[in-house]
Amino acid sequence: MTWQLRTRALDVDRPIVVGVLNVTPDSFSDGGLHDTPRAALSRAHQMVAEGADVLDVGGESTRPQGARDVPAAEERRRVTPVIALLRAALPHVPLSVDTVKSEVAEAALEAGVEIVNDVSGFRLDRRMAKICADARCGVILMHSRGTVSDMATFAHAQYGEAAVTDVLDELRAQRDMALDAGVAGEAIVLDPGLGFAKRSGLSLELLATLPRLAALGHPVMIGASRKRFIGEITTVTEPADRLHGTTGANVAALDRGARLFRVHDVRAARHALDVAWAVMRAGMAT
Ligand code: HH2
Repeated sequence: MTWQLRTRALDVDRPIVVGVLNVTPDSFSDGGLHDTPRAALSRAHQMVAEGADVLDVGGESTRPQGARDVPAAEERRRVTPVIALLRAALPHVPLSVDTVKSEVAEAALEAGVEIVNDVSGFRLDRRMAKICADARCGVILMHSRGTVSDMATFAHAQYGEAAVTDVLDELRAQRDMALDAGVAGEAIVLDPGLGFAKRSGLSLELLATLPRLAALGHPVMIGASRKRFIGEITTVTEPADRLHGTTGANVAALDRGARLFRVHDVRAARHALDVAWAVMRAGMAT
């Protein structure tokens, strides 16, 4: 399977590691670490050297402890210089922008991103679908509920008897809306949105049932990296110390059909996923 991006196609019949580059002062695990263009560039070089296939640049946090709405102009100011710098320094690496705002997506596309990663799955800004359709860029549609300031909380975490089915139905509706707006099916990646309006039990169920999501016919991405459900299982309170738990989630997800992995710790993900993939392929050959 290939994923159609703005100027190229990416082979997703192997694990794709997407390195997180948060140029925010307040992200839940790495806020303030890479929020100058120089620091971001140096981190980007490091992630590519460690095996990242794609870099995802974000200028607005959705962290559970009171994420603040960032005005579009401020978010644009944070991400566009970094994207332009990365485009020039690492032209072979596809870049993605993590935003729910069409104004930011437009500026990021102009600065050189190949992919728009919308954690609201095009729910929060109706112009988003048209802008992505016109740009013919890759899109990541993630499941969530609520607004940026409460989507990572439990404010909207009430589901019916079949919660996984509810999530899949909602995500399918967002996908259909993107298709109706003219986004190509081959440009779409779907993400269950682990931890977004979901208690840990539901995040685990979604991981366990990933083949149902993959059956919608698009490559599947997961963002388990350092998240709360991993902290709960491992009793690790510090997000940056949740690496080994993250590895467990990634490998389990790979085995269930996920092919794209949004991570903070690139080297560990690259090694673990490549080894797990080699085992899976050896199994297919016999
Ligand atoms: N998770 C976060 C942000 N963006 N995008 C996708 N597609 N999937 C995810 O699971 C996902 C995402 C939250 O993590 P992070 O960027 O590290 O934190 P913050 O939102 O605080 O910046």
